[in-house]
Amino acid sequence: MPIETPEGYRALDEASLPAFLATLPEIRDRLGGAATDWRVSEVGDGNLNLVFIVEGKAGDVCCKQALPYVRLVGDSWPLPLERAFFEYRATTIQARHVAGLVPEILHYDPALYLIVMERLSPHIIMRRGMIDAVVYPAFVDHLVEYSAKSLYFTSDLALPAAEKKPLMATFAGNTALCKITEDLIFTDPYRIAPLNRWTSPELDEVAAAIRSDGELKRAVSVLKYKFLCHGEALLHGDLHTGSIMVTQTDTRVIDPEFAFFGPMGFDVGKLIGNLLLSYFSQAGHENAPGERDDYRQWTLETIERFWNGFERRFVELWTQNRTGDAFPPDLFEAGESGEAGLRALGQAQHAFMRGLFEDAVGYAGTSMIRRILGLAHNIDLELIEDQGRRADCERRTLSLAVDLIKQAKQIPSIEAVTAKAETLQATTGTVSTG
Ligand code: SR1
Ligand code: MG
Repeated sequence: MPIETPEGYRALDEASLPAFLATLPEIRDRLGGAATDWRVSEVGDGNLNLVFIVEGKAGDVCCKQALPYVRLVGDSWPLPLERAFFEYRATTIQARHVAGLVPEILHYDPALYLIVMERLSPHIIMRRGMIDAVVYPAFVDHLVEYSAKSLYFTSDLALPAAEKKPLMATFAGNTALCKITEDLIFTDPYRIAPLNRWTSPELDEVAAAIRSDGELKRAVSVLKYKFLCHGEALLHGDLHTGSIMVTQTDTRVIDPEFAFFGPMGFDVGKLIGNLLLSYFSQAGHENAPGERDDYRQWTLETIERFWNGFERRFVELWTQNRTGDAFPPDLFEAGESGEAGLRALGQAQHAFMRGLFEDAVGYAGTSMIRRILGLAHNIDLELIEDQGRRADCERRTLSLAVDLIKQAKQIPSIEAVTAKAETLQATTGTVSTG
């Protein structure tokens, strides 16, 4: 049975897209020339949607259209088209705070569930660049700014509750995409699930050990609980290196279709987890052991600079923009409490950032495990053809991930996280998870 779609919706293709775009005066002018001369190619390599690049005589655009099902799996897994609306809304909100770090939206069509946006060129998906060991000097400062501002300014620290709650209500409708995360990240890798897969037989034992690790499953369930009910800020919801397009000087965060109000540590941790996954995958791509030592070093420094920069910037934004209903300025400064009030603010900020760090460390671990034992894998590891070498990289990744989830409260700093990664990378022989 074909999936039913709302009236007015049809999945576009390379032949039908130009006629639609020609009805939009601004887009038509931007492309220039006759619609029949526009070159269209479908370039989507993600798990869910269609993505087209359209090139005209005068310029180009990128079009992203939701399909009524999960592209990775096919029409046996229907998925609401509304995710295009959530992506459009999230990008528009983020653009208020981090305009140069997200793509410019040119048009949204609510009937076709289609976003027309600027085409990012010569940008590439960061994950692909990292597989080729390309250093991105501007990335870390840009991601610090993106994460600190997009999270701070949509939280109760910046927004009065009367503004934040209606926004939360809008994004509360993104249940289907949240459910993908709830199942694929926090549940399936820890049980026998039909869509799970891993490098077998090499990882059979470690997958079974993870499925039977009660302490680990309890810690993951706490993280899932927070994901379900801690609506702290508007999250990107899928902030990994496949959702970031880069050049040497420019960085854009794309694809916030999983956006919803959730725990801030999820965005921060997902990014850190994906950088760690790239770190461990490098051994599978080098021609000789040690060839990519410098790149590994850059990756770990990037992780440290990202967290430390994020923490500093978030606290700075908090100190300078106390416009929300949480931690009211009256209780934390001047007046009767004077110096003590300001000290109390510093203490509150310190405790808050510690909690966010612990969340991020745990979520980093869950993001790594799901890419090795769950349905959707990352090409960082998938492109390693030699199964034995891939399994070695994956074992190290899993070992750190389990440790991060179980030990999050005991890990003192981001430098302790990167030190653990370095130690594991240097370990010879079989790496265990425990
Ligand atoms: C079925 S969708 C699988 C994954 O693709 C996206 O990148 C998200 O990470 C999602 O979990
Ligand atoms: Mg995506």
